[in-house]
Amino acid sequence: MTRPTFAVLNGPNLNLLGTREPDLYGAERLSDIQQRCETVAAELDVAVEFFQSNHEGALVDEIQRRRADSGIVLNAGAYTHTSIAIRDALAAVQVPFVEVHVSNVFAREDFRHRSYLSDLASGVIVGCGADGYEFALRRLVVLATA
Ligand code: CA2
Repeated sequence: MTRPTFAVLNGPNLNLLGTREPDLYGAERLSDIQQRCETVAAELDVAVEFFQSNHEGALVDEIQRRRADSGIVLNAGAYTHTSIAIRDALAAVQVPFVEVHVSNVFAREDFRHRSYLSDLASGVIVGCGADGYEFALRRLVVLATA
């Protein structure tokens, strides 16, 4: 039997993680987060695939490509607060997803308090730094195997 596959999708500027603004976003790079998720996936005997883009349409395309996956960990970055297109793609594919934010968006500017995605999400994890990705992946595996 093929192992269930989970996607970890990252939006704009998250390719810069660990290179600037460590007080806000921590010291870990996206490649470190990928490695951590791969370790968790191996432990739980599932497959994990990574994707990052700075472009809204590319993220929509990737979400559509993920329609047969068992779950999506999604940090849509600033598109979280603006993108009806990403919301519509998530609603269309109906794959369970957990929304992740490295920083505590509720301790930041008001415009970061609104998410176009949260009410569709299975869960939302904010302000836990890079750990949030690991928590989200573990949660999605639990949901997929329940
Ligand atoms: O806290 C998060 O994970 C965010 O999704 C990050 C987005 C921000 O627009 C959201 O409101 C919250 C920004 C990502 C920017 O990432 C950088 C990382 C290092 C240096 C500069 C930007």
